[in-house]
Amino acid sequence: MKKYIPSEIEKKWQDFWDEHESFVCENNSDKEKFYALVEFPYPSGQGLHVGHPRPYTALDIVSRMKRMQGYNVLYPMGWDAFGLPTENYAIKNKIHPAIVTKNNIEHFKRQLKSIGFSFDWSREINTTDPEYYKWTQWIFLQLFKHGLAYKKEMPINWCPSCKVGLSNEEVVGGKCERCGEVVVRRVKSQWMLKITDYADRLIEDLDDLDFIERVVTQQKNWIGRSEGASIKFSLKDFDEKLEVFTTRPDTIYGATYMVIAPEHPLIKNHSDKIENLDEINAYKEEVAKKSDFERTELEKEKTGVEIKGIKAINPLTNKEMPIWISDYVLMTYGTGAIMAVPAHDDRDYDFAKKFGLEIIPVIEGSDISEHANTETSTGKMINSGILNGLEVKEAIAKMIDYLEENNIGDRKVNYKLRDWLFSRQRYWGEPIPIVHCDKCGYVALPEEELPLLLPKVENYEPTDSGESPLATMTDWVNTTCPKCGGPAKRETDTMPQWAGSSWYFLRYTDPHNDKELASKEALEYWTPVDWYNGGMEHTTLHLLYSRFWHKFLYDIGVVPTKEPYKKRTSHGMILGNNNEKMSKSRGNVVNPDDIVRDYGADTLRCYEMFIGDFEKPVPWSENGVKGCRRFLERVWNLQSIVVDGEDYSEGLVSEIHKTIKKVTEDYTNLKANTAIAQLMTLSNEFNSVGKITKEDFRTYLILLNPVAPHITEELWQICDLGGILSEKDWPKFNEKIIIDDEIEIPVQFNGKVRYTIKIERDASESKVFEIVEENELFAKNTESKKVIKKIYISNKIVNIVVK
Ligand code: ANZ
Ligand code: ZN
Repeated sequence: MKKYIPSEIEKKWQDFWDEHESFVCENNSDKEKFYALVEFPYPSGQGLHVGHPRPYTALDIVSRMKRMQGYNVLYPMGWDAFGLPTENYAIKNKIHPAIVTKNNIEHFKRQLKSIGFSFDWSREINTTDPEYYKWTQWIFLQLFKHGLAYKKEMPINWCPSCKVGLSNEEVVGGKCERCGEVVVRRVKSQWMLKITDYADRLIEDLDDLDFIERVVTQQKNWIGRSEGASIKFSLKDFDEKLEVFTTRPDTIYGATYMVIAPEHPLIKNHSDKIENLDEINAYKEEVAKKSDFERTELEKEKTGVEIKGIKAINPLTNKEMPIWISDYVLMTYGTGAIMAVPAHDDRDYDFAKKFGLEIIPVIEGSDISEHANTETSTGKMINSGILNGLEVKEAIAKMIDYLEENNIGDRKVNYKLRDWLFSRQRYWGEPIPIVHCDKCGYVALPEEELPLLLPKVENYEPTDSGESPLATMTDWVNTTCPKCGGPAKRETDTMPQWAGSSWYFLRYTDPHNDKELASKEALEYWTPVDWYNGGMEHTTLHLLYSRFWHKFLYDIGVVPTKEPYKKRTSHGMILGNNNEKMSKSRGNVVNPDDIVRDYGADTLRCYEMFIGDFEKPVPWSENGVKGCRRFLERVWNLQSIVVDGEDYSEGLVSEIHKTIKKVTEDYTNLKANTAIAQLMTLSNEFNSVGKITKEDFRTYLILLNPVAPHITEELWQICDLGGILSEKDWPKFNEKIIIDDEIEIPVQFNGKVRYTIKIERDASESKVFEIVEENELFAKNTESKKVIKKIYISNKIVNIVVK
């Protein structure tokens, strides 16, 4: 028997699969389709780390199994290659980003190939390829033509270090998601996409999808739908209203003052009436320095200034209310103004306490001496005029009716979701196919002119002025207006990195189509994606954006389904061996190349799965890798006990059926770790029996193949099991044989049955007593007694004699 040397067999099988196009799938097939998708990587300069193969292996296992179960499987891979890190690297090293990208892709591809994933490489895509981004630009034009892309002057999140505007989703805790720099505000004219038009559908349609719970919850919270009312408060002595948004119109009798955001237009529009304008302006200046995140932190000490000279009137109590400005009210939510109900809202309470404002409880049973009573979703209304005695729910309904009847307010739904900031002042992105003409405004480029190529520039460093490097290319910028033929200028902002990934799963279905983004037939056959696995960090970014684009494409008749993905799962992160996140700066990054070189790709794949529960973060351990390698060596050695025979190996019928069942179900449920454990157990059983029939070995190798595709193909060949393993059918199990396998045994103490245990038929005596003694009733029945005798009648009964 030859030794197990992975480097001698893995490359061989990878080449075999390539040559035989083993995983290339057809668009025309009578088979049922299965579309498995993993998030395509950003080809960074660092190459893959061992976190990448975790999700790729999990769905590779599903894909390989599904093929053997007779499905036509699409499992594609590509490159999400526009974006900042490449551009920053290119600037630093003075290499064009296109060259950096090409090199990085080569590196990544070699790495992925060395792990033996069953990707259909004939469908490889690259978001920076003009043949690809032509269609990204085309989709943008459709959005523009349907009024869903618009330009707006607005304050944006600006990262002073990356010199780029960021979307809300890219700001984490007030800092740039990429570089950690504190984000500041800057006013710029920006392209925006109206994702808010889809807010309700993005929530409602989640109900029909098989997404894991935490993804559903995060998307719902992010969209943040709140039902309530807008209420117009009169201002004393002049004819203007101050409109607020509230989710609690029932508490209006407890509204004792108003607060507006420091940026609220009331201040500018009525500065002549304001007596303490200097004080107000000084406060505004202070606030401008803070991020939204800092402003709305609950814990922080409240600040604010009363606007002297303007008062509001409570429309229910007719009492005068002071108006304050404070940074805890944001201009970007609701109307930028609130009615403050200090008795039932924490922030209002703290504010009222600090500035000595009136606090009136309006819901029964509130002790508000220490803090606001915010547990008010139920209870009876008090101090509340027409609402007195009503339950909160009834009171909300009644107040909204009252407001509408009296023209004071309206039923209103508000969303936390903002429109998507879609322009970037950077070079390495898709050019936005729009020109600006002084006469015609923003004009779409004719579709025949796509792709609008990213021009070669001398210098792609960002500018502090906030313009993209494209702005300096006057030859390119100056053009003619497609509408009137007059002089016009091209848009010089580019698209964000999220553009290309918002529709890439569609392109895989028909990646070389130069007439459409994909043919109707291809989309009809392959979409929706049956199973999409990806990182939790993309839940409110890529996953939400791509659902939005897909819904839009559905609305304009380009795609046949209203949702892109049927099922979404997510993996836990792989941590360094010290339980910290792997990162270059911590020096704890494990490179899969090293594992493949020292242990083999099959060991890497096996360990990626065996490492722990797929959904949980887990630390990497070299010892764990070694354990998986030893397992594969034991599998390798099984070849020496293979005997001719198409029958089952002695005494293992039931164990084999049980294994088929468990492995099939576990792979389907992302539990490859316990499937592998079962396969380890079965290989031990073969060894203790001392032989294994060819038929059983076939079954065994097929079951292990999705995890360890190289060694299993090789053993199949060595043992002459007939043909090529990956072309065989997935084994089926017989439920009857398995059920018979587990039996229930009564346990007697001095002849009286005290409990029963479940064991496998024909379990060894020592195993039986082990289970008997594990039971807590064993301890109870032997307490302060001595066990005299233990009797086991095989598969029938246990009797314990105690004294
Ligand atoms: C009166 C009230 C009484 C409120 C009460 C709450 C509790 P969600 O659920 O997140 O939508 N609010 C409205 N606009 C705001 C803004 N621009 N900045 C800060 N806070 C704002 O929150 C809606 C509630 O948040 C609104 O309902 C309003 O306070 C506040 F017992 O109005 B409420
Ligand atoms: Zn024009």
